[in-house]
Amino acid sequence: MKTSLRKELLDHGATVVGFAGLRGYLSGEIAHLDRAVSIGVDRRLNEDTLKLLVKLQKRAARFLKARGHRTLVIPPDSDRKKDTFISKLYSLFNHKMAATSAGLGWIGKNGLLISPDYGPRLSLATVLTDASLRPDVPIEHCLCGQCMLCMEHCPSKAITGLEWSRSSPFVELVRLGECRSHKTSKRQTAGKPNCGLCINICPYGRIKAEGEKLGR
Ligand code: B12
Ligand code: SF4
Ligand code: SF4
Repeated sequence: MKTSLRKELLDHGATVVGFAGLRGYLSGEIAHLDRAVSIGVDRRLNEDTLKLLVKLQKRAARFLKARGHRTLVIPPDSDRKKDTFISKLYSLFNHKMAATSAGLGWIGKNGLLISPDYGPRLSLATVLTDASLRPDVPIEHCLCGQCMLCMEHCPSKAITGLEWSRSSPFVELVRLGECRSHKTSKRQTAGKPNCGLCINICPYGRIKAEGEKLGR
């Protein structure tokens, strides 16, 4: 089932797809849905990207439901679903947790999921399910090494330089207040303040993007 679901999503625009086991990490209301399909697309988070992610989520949910499984789709823009059931869950459930647990990458010093191939440029969405999909191998530690580029270039000095690990996942990587207030002074993308310098500067994302530009 994993192979055909992965293929279906990759065929319809996903860049990466992984499967996570989240037993013990979910709140009571959703604890029975302890497997996750983590979907990443190599695109900036804008309206078109959100539409693509939602389409991919619906496709995954249809696939699993047709085989008798329950699903819960966590929207990629959960912060905009104010006062809904989902908006109350997003602090308990976040896409990066599913992505590291599915082995798609680690959390970098910039607080974002870093994929070895696509760097921090993946936009993420998740479908939770009770289907017994065998989890992929999680990534346990930050693999940024000595690099500090995002910290050095962040215009609001929001990045602390601390390192993420699965056993200590909530250390303060980014001072969110500083990041947020810098972003409100920037051009908006469809109603959302924007910056994203910590995405552009990361060597992991750039190696792939520059290779593609050069036709490698
Ligand atoms: C609120 C929000 C913001 C807020 C606050 C960010 C925050 N980290 O809380 C603000 C407005 C500041 C923001 C900014 C940005 N955001 Co934002 N944001 C969200 C949103 C809606 C919720 C995040 C949240 O509150 N999570 C709760 C906290 C507790 O978790 P977290 O910090 O996100 O992640 C921690 C856990 O995942 C944990 N973890 C990781 N693996 C594991 C495994 C286990 C077992 C456990 C227990 C924990 C764990 O480690 C992480 C770091 O501490 C998510 C969508 C979502 N639902 O996930 C997007 C999201 C995180 N944002 C995203 C993006 C792209 C951005 C910006 C780049 C936007 C921009 N262009 O400026 C900036 C980047 C700033 C930065 N360097 O972090 C992407 C990240 C993609 C990626 N590759 O990582 C997301 C996932 C949206 C998406 N659908 O793709 N964002
Ligand atoms: S989005 Fe901009 S302000 Fe926020 S952490 Fe990244 S570089 Fe810093
Ligand atoms: S710029 Fe360097 S330190 Fe920052 S997330 Fe990327 S690899 Fe890690």
